[in-house]
This record gives sequence, structure tokens and C-alpha cells, in this order.
Amino acid sequence: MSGVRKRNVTKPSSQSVASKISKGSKKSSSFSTPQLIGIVSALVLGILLFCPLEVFDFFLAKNQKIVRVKYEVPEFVPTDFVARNEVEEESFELYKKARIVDNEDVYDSHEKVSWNDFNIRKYINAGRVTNKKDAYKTAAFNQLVSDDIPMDRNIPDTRLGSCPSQEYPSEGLPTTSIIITFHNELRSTLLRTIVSVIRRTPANILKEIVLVDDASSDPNVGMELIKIEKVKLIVNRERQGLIRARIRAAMVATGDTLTFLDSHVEVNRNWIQPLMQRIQQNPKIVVAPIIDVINKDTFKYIGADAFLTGGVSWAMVFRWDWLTQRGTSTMDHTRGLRSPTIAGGLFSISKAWFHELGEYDDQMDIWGGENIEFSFRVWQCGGEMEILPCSRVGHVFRDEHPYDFGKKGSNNVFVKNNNRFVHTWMDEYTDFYYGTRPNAKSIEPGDLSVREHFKEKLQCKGFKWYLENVYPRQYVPERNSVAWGHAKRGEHCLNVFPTKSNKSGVYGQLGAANCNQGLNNPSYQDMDKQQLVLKKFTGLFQQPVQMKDGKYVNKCFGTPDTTPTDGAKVILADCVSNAEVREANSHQRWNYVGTNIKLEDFPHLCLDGSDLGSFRVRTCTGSDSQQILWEMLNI
Ligand code: UD2
Ligand code: MN
Repeated sequence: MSGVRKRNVTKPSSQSVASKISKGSKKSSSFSTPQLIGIVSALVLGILLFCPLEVFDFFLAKNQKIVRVKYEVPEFVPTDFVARNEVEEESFELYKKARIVDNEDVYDSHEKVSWNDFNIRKYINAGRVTNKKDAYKTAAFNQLVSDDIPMDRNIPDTRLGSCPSQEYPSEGLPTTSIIITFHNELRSTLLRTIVSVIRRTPANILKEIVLVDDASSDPNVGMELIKIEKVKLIVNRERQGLIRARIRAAMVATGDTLTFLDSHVEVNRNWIQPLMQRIQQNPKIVVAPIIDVINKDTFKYIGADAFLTGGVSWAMVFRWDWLTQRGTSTMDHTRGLRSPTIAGGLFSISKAWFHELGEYDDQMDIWGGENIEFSFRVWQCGGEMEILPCSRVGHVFRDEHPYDFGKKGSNNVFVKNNNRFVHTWMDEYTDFYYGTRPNAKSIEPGDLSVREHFKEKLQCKGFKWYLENVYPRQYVPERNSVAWGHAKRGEHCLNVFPTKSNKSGVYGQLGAANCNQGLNNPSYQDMDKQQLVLKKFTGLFQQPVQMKDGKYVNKCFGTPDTTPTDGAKVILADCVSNAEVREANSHQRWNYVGTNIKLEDFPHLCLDGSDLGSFRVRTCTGSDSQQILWEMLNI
């Protein structure tokens, strides 16, 4: 189970970001081929964008009777931000534009039916595919399987401990608006999401379901659904990305709380009550369910591990952290787990608190980073975050984005989103982010004045406070280092193999092994045998080793003899600290030159990983086995 959860962590590693980019860009480039198609689609787009509403409605509602209800969007009160120059003025305009929803873009129907009176078969059939080749085309998960699974299928109750016997008040809990944004979602996964919500949420809590169609290519996918009880639809005529799409939904929503869901989930038994109950106790808490896994090939529903909280790497990639104390058998599942971050897709928050916090950063595009930004903001500005193990929602995880990211490509979008919040929330710790992502420096974050305004207004705390109080397990890199973190030789990570030898002062042999840090390894812990640092000034190449008293002390890599020879092993040993005589530790002083780690006083000797289990120093040759790439450089 845990392996599955881990593999399906919601954000990709840098490599999978790269693979997504190539896929994304391929996809978008195919649009431009025959010019004729280009011209025709531009015309259609033009008509859709600028036509009067009736024409637009006609396009959307061609084959169905939609009797539209005029929907009154609640009045928007902008923040009291005062722009000091034109750039800030522009930011404020963007802020307002993202939050003013035209009544005409909100759809509802007079002819509501309950979900089981909705013509499900007709709705699904309108989008079916017939062959295997197309099964993954729209959504990067198996449409052939999904389309045949009942909308109201039963899923296993995956709650643990005393959750199943927990009783919740049948009245008096806050109401919620479910917010689901989608871009080219499968009809079957979207409808199954909605049906599961209606079936498994008490009617007095479920205020409404606000869908946002983020400019999907088939407008009927969303439009046909407004017939279903409680469903409303906002149409984005231009693609906004999930972040602005969610802001728009929040402006329209009227529940006491907002509950965000992805468009391919199934909620489990009594999923909403724990979330609502907790917000009722603490209006500034953001609560998330455990995210179970719906397999993208088989659609099998699998319970996820309950012992994980949300974390983040210095590259600002979301990750799951295992609970440090594995109180697994004694864990009280009815209690929330404080979580430094959330995965982003599934959570509830009081509507008032969401607005007070400034919703989301409207200058973030398409996908990515908003969950980490939101997590930092919530904590730093006086809120809290918890995962509530009694609440479970299954999500179809996939390996790639099926949609395109526009002209700039997914990497640029993702990095820009990250850069924006890194500057707003991380103070001097931005160094560590840029240390792991040196290329990110070339992408401008853009104007941050409106975000800063919220930060000041809410008197938010600094990142140091966040690290110390919310995420103390995050390993803070050592400043004054040339390189830091995991170091790779090819696919493998430099790793210490503890020595059995009794020789005192020697802790291990340097070699390389499968990388611990990564999406595939559930046993990844923050501190591990792959955490290294190459110090500035002293040239010491070190790893912290846990001593008997539990404290970590840096030990040094070097050759066993003070005069290294070609082929000598590289071991982790006590540092030779009495270096008044320079030569005393010349077997422990290193330089990082290009991609080689060389002994400073013996620059012809390079760290060599020809033998994965036992690294040595050997004459520098420039071969692959001597190339070492670090996680973080030049802090
Ligand atoms: C995860 C989150 C997702 C979001 C994202 C980071 C979970 C389960 N999912 O990504 O909610 O926080 O990390 O940004 O934690 N969509 C749009 N417009 C777009 C692109 C996407 O509306 O331009 C919709 C999409 O149809 C889906 C939702 O946004 O319903 C999230 O997108 P995703 O499923 O591709 O993201 P995921 O699960 O990889
Ligand atoms: Mn998703």
C-alpha cells in the first residue's frame, strides 16, 4: 500500500517534470500544423470569445434543453491595497480581474434532477473512445475502464482505528461549497466525482457543487451537468489554470466553508464530517483528508498509508514525510496530524478565512506551486493545517499532465509559480531553493506587491519561525558550503556503508546506492546516509553521523593514509581538526572542480566510483565514474 502512495506523490521529481515538458510541448506543437485548421479554429475561438452570450449559449447547449437561472454572484470587495507605481497598479488590476466573475459566466438550471434521474448513459456515451490507443489520450488514465465503472460504485471503507465507529452530529456542522475545476476531464471521472459527493455528503452540509470548466474543448462536458441537483457551473472562456479557476469559484461559492476537490476523485464514507467538525472547532484550520489511490489503469480503489504528513524539498517539490515516531499501532486515527504542507487538491477551509488570507496568488498560471505557497501562508499568517485520517478521498494519480501549458511550457510555468512564493515567504532561505534549482534564477517572479500586502496586513511570521515551529524535521543546509545534499554518480547516490571494523574513529566506506530521496522510496527519511556537505574555506567533505547521545556530528571523508595513493579507499572518519600543519589533513581536503571532486593537495586524484560499493581516489580521467552531481550548489 505504502509503495503505491509514495509512487503516486502528487508532484513529479525534476526528471518527471522534464518528461512532462517534452510531452506537453509535443502536444501543443501538433496544433499548429495545417494552417487551415489554425485559421478556422482561431475564427471559432474568436466567435466564442466575442460573441454575444446567446450565441455562446447556443454553442454550448446545442442538443439539450437548458433553462438557465440567472445567478447572482456575491459582491466582490477588493482589498485595501494602494499601488505605489504603475507596475503595482497593474498587479492590482490583475488581482481584481481574477476575482470579478461575470454573472453571465455562471450557469444553473431550472430543471434540476437528482443524480440518479440524470441520463448517465447518454452523458458518458457522448464521449466514449473505442480503441486502446485512445484510452489514455484525454486524461492520461484509462478511459476504456473508467467509462464502464458505475457512477455509484461501492469503494472499500479504508478508514482505520476507531474512525468507522465515530459518530458525528447530524445537525449544526458548517455547510460547504464543493469546488471542482477541470480542463478536459473525462466525462466518467467527473461525473463519478460528483455522484460520490452527492451520495456520501449529508444534504444539510452540501450547500452546492461549483464546477469550473477551465476552457475545455468540449463545453458540453460541464454544461450538461448543471441539470443535476446542487450543481452550478462557471465557464472560463479563456483558460485560466487551476489556480485562478479556483479563485473564481471561491468568489461565487456561498457555503460556510469551501472544499476543493480534483475532478477525478471519489469521496469515501463520512468523509466530510471530520473536516467540518474540525473547522467548527478552529476556524483558522485548513484540513485535508488522507488521499487514497485510484489506480489509473484499473481504477481499483486502494487505501493509502495513514502515517504520512505533507512536506516539501528545498527544490519546492511536494513530498510525503513519514511520521518520525512510528506510533502506528497506538495512533489515534480520530486526531488530526499537523501537516507542514498539503498536497493541494483536496482540502476544506472556512470561506471567510480563505478570503481573509487573499485566496491564491492570481499571477500563478496553470498548475503547480500553489499548494506549497498556500501552506506557508496559512502557517505563517496564523493558521494551521491538519490531515484528518478519518476522512478519506480517492484520487486518480497520473504520471504526466495530459494538457498543455501554453507557449511557455510546463517548466517555465512551474518555476515561475515557485519563484513567486519563494520570494514572498522564504526570506533568506531562498538561497537553498536557488541552490537546488540554479536555473530557476533566470526566470523573473514578476511583481509581488499584492502578495506582500496580504503578508503585512496579516502580520505573518518569517520562514525561520515556520522551520522551527512547523517543520523542525526539515534538514536545514549548512551555509558556507560549496555543495550540499545528495550527490549523484550517474543514477546512483553517494552513500555511506557503515564499516564493521572495530577501528575507532572510522564510521564507514563511501560508495553509491539507489537514491533514498525520491518518489519511489517509501523509506526515505530526511536524514540519511546520503546527506553530504562539501565545506567552503576548509575543503572538508562531510556527513553528519548520529552519535550515541542522539546528536549528529559531522565526520570527514578522506583516504585512510595521510598521503593518498592512486586506488586508496575513501572512508568516513573523525575529522583531523588539528590542521595547523596544512598537511595534517590533506587526505581530507577536497575541491569541486567542474563535476569532479579532487583532493586539494593532490589535484591529479579524483573521487572515482568505478566500484559502486567502494569509492576510491584515482588518477583523474574525466570518465563518467568520476562525475559527481550535487543536489545543491554554492549556498
Ligand atoms: C496536485 C493536486 C492539484 C494541485 C496540483 C498543483 C492533489 C490530489 N492534486 O496535482 O489539486 O494542487 O498538485 O498545482 O493533491 N485543472 C484546471 N485547469 C488547468 C489545469 C488543471 O482546472 O489548466 C484542473 C484539473 O482538471 C484537475 C485539477 O485542476 O481537476 C488538478 O490538476 P491535476 O489533476 O492535473 O493535478 P495533480 O493531481 O497532478
Ligand atoms: Mn489530480
